[in-house]
Amino acid sequence: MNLQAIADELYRHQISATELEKLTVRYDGLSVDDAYEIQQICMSQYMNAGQKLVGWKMGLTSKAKQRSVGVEEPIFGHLLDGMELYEPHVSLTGLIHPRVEPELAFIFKHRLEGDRILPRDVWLATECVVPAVEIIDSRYKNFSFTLVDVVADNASSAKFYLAEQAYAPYQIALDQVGVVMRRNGEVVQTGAGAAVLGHPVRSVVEQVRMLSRIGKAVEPGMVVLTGGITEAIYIHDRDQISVSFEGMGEIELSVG
Ligand code: 0L1
Ligand code: MG
Repeated sequence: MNLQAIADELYRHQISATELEKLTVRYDGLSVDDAYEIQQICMSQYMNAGQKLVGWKMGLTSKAKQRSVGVEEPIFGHLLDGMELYEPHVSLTGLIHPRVEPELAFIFKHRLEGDRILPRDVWLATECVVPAVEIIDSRYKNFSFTLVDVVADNASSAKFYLAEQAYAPYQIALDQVGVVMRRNGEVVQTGAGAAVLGHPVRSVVEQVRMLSRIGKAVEPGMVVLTGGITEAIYIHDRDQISVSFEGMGEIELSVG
């Protein structure tokens, strides 16, 4: 299988924000390892064009999200500097059918690597924890994919925003942080940090373990998005999305 050619095709759709048919209906026998290789090739193309790797994202870390897309295991993707929103405003230009989800982000002061990582290693390496929102946008028609498709498409990543206030990692029981997401004032999703693999720290553990399989690590200064605390909701022009994180403030995101 020519993974480079498949990645070239997917990359063209990513940069032009145009939909494509699932890879798995056209390329028989693509494996999950092939999909991570395609993801890596696509991201290298962004980096060759000047973008910088700033972290990693875990996806499908909650049962609700796994059920909603019919995929039963967590996945990961790359975070590039071009994905980060400097203001809590997202333009729909360059997006196909975006959705937003609330997350908790970890920011690191020390390197984390290897497959024998424990939560305590994560706490020792963490500088702070920050409320975040991720805007996901599958490049596949109808936001429909298999595990292999979504891994190749960098776990649907598009944009992310980190709140301005950071928190000491030990101060707050992250599994107990209640989250309420509103669209134009109406409550549309609620959840708690425990939705993320029981505790968001476990998502970082899993991230580091998955990275170790491909010889990569979480580097100092990097961000890890731990995964959606609720299901993602579609966003539309002029929507006002507000997400309150109990004890950790609020993100007000405007769309348009
Ligand atoms: O961040 C996520 O959980 C997204 C993972 C990919 C699945 C999706 O696009 O919903
Ligand atoms: Mg996410």
